Amino acid sequence: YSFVYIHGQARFMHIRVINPNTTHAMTETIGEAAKAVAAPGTRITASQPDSGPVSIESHFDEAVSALGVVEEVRAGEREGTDAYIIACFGDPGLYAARELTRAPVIGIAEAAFHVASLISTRFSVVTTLPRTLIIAEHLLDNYGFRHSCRRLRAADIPVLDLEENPDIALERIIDECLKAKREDNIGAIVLGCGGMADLTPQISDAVGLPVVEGVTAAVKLAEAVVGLGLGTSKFGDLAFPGSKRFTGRFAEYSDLAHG
Ligand code: 2AL
Repeated sequence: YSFVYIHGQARFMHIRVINPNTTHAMTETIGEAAKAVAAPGTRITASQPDSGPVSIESHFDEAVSALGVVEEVRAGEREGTDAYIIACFGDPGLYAARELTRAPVIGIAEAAFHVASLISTRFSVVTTLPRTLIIAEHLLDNYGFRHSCRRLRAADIPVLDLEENPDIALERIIDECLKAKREDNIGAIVLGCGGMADLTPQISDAVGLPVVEGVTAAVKLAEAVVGLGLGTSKFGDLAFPGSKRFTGRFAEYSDLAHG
């Protein structure tokens, strides 16, 4: 076993990988992919919200799933968690989640963009449905990666096809990646869905370009940040939310625990 050294002390690390949609099979896929790249001293827990959309493919799905992510972080805080990963390519609830914890919270889109920019000058993104392209586009702008991304592409598959029709889904994704390789003048491909977490080896073999996938990238970044003894800054805008009254069905948020 190896350990992470946190402030000179060797210890295990617990990463909670949150699938923001409620499809259990996808949570399993994401958890297995995370475990496959985790260091021997890292424990991975994969979880999903109790309530919410079975897949996230629109702004509405994102808004609803963000509350599920927040609930999973609150559950993680009760158990002691060293890092959180938000395993949906829209990074739903990322900043809200960061406000609720001192642990690092890493979205898979931002993780993939960071890693792709370290190994290539220009990359293209291959995601699921065309209507989700705008979500990834907004994130490129928000995170400052617009210039590193040559093109956003959709394989035109619903998210749940990754679980229900995996062979067809893989074929479509590979086709789109090959088009990106021919047409986009890029050094790498970023896969744009948490449900693609297990597909990296097959896709990189078939396409012959480096393929960056967000769940696996986020696990290694989380290990790095925790290993550096760093967590979400509680100075400035990511401080714990101020106390205030929440009404109606959200009344329980009136006493959010402030770590
Ligand atoms: C996603 C994702 O990663 N998981 C999900 O349900 N929807 N985003 C996407 N662009 O397909």
